[in-house]
Amino acid sequence: TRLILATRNPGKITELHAILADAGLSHELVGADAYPDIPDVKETGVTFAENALLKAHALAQATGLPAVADDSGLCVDVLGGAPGIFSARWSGTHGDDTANLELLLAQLSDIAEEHRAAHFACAAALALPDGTERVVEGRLRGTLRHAPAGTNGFGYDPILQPDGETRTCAQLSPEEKNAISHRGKAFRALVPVVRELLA
Ligand code: ITT
Repeated sequence: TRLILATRNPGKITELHAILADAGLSHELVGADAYPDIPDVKETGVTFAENALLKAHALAQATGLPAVADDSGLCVDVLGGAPGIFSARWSGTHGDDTANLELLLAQLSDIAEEHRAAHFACAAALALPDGTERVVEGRLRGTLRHAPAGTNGFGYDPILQPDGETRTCAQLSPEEKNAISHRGKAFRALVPVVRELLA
């Protein structure tokens, strides 16, 4: 079966492909890039799961293929879960990782070590053209540093130090991060769902 993944990020396609292959599943994965005429959906949901489902349904309807979509972000305890679904545009400019991270660090500058708990969250949704849907979630818990460290990864990786680690996510190799990350966990949780719905 062909599966379409609602992202233009080749890293996500590679990661899901490896996870499905490890599980003995041989679905052909195509990125949304293969269908350039499909308009981007508005992420109007208020949770990661709602946004992932919105994206997956839109893509399944437009292509007639089973579609996988994910939505993710950083949730800071002391900020009541913010930036959350607004993580990619926290500073006002969508996708400006540096500005987003700098603003968050400034907002937390007076917050002491013991109150800097946060987690990355990822919801991964599978939607079929007939409207069937499933959504799963994964989290990576940690503490926010006062200054960025490391150059791997993207987004808030340089400031999140996973629980039990001495390094930030940006100091982990991609393999080390995938093994513990919110997205890795969500994608691995999707394996039995793919097995169930797309035997
Ligand atoms: P899509 O086109 O796939 O939607 P996006 O950047 O808008 O890409 P993501 O779901 O990839 O949406 O991530 C949302 C934001 O959350 C992202 O811009 C980062 O700021 C943050 N984020 C999510 N996962 C992260 C991770 O693994 N490491 C660091 N930051 C992450």
